[in-house]
Amino acid sequence: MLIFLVHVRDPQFYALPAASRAKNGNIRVMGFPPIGIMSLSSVLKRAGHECVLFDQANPETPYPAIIEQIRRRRPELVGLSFLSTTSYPYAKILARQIRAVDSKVRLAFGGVFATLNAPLVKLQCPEVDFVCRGDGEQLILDLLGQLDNPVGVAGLTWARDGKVVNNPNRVAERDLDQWPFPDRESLALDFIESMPLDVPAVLSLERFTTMQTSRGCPWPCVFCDIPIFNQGKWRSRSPQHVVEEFNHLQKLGYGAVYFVDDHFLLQPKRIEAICKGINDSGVTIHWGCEGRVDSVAQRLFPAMAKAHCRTLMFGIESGSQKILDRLKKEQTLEQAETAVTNAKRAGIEIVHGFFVVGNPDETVDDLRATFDFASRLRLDTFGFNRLCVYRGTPLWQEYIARDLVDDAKDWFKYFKCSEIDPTCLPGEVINRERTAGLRRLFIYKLIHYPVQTIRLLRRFMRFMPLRDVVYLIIKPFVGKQRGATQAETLSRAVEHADLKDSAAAFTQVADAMLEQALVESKVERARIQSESGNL
Ligand code: B12
Ligand code: SF4
Repeated sequence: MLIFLVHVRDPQFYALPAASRAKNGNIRVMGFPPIGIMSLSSVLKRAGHECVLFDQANPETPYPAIIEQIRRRRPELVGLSFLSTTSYPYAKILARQIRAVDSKVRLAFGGVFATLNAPLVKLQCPEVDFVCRGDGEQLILDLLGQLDNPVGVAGLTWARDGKVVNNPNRVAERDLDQWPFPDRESLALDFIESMPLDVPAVLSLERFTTMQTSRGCPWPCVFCDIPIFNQGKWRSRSPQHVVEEFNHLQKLGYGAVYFVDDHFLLQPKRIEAICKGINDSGVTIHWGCEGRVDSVAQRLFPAMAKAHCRTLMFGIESGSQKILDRLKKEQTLEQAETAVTNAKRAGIEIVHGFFVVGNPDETVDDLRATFDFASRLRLDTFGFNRLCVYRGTPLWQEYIARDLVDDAKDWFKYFKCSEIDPTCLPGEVINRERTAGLRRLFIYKLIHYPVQTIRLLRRFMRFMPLRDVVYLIIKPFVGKQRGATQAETLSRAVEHADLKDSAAAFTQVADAMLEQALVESKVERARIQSESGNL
């Protein structure tokens, strides 16, 4: 069968340095590859199907080009994959446009947001035949065998006689080694290694990709839906399988990899075996990963550094123990301090801290404590995001109970907590404190960690125009007076409040308005592309 898979993104979150092409002719994009559809593609191809991939980060395949190919090639199934609340509106629009030109093609949605909201999505998007919940590898194979009567496809939400049917959950697959490596070569895109969040900075021009070595996380953080998406389980691939994939990527010319695991640092023995495998097989790819600060795998940081782990990202969240406890983070400030120190001592080049601001019950003193804590830690990079609440998280449930959200009306909306929760500080106070806090932080870093800071800036300067690096540093000092730089606009630009706010607003506007905004964003992107030539 012929299957099309499309990775839907919201325009605020990807980069298009269009003037630049890799040696192999591929367009180079700053961002993360669509590993979800790439994983499904290799499974489908192994089973003998034909699969065509599209990524909206590719300027050569905008909506009309995808729709034209559907009209011409008439696939049996078009799967739309998207990650989050912010990309749902775009998936909805694309589905509607596809349905308008082809009344017969089967349409399927998948990804975290679709999984957690499946019956509601099915009701709101009647043009979509199937909403696929959880892991997609076996599900899509099963579905292709039962397209006309998918009653036996576990994990599927669909409609029969006008009624939404929720087939039973699929049992989370533990044997992840059975799946082939993601099909990374079917998209004519080369991804450039940049910070995965917050800092719009290019790390290298190496051929970059992502890998998933484990799925899930069993902790109870109130703002996170990963435990629910993964049915509370953590599952992993064997070290041998992971090392084989590294070897495969090295042969394909990749120089940098980031693990999209939710908690890579969970199992020391496995990490040890992966590092040993990397060293034994002569793999030289640089890699990065995320994990909790309370991980017992910290003794392995030196082994990880030796196996070319260059980037380590920790969810530190807050410098106030009261807030950590409120978020049910189940970690202490001391643990954060120890983890960062251990990582730097072990020689990990870039240690990043994710922080959230605008939390429930947070005071100005708590906020200040967060920036002061981040200053003291030996972090190289940091991001301070406003806490948002997503359906499917314990915090969403709490907000329903407190009458702050209406599950029936608000399920597809993206809210900063401070917009709806009176126990959060007002947005202006948070932004003011964030600007002041970042200012203090930069000064502290320059005085106390000058070598570390200059080394990092030198790395950025190798790949970014000086102008953008300077702006990265002075941004907290100029506040909102300047718009986004080209690098920021081209990157996901999540730290830029205006762009982030517009992404949030788009989850709440009428579809017609959104379609108009899409037309305008296309013009804007063309303008940016015509100016860009710096990468
Ligand atoms: C990497 C990542 C990113 C990357 C983007 C990567 C990319 N390619 O675009 C970056 C850093 C840019 C990013 C940004 C954001 N992210 Co993010 N991200 C992730 C992360 C850690 C991993 C995603 C991933 O690569 N998974 C691996 C692949 C293999 O899995 P998958 O895509 O889910 O696909 C599988 C199944 O879902 C299914 N499937 C998927 N599609 C389809 C389609 C069909 C037809 C079928 C049958 C099956 C199927 O099959 C696949 C294989 O099993 C997830 C956490 C997570 N574990 O999912 C958060 C996560 C998705 N992100 C999240 C959020 C909130 C965001 C942001 C909004 C953050 C922000 N405020 O700025 C932005 C918005 C991005 C966007 N445009 O939607 C939330 C989403 C919550 C929600 N309900 O919306 C998550 C769940 C994190 C969390 N803990 O809450 N993110
Ligand atoms: S530790 Fe990280 S991935 Fe796990 S539940 Fe908390 S925020 Fe989510």
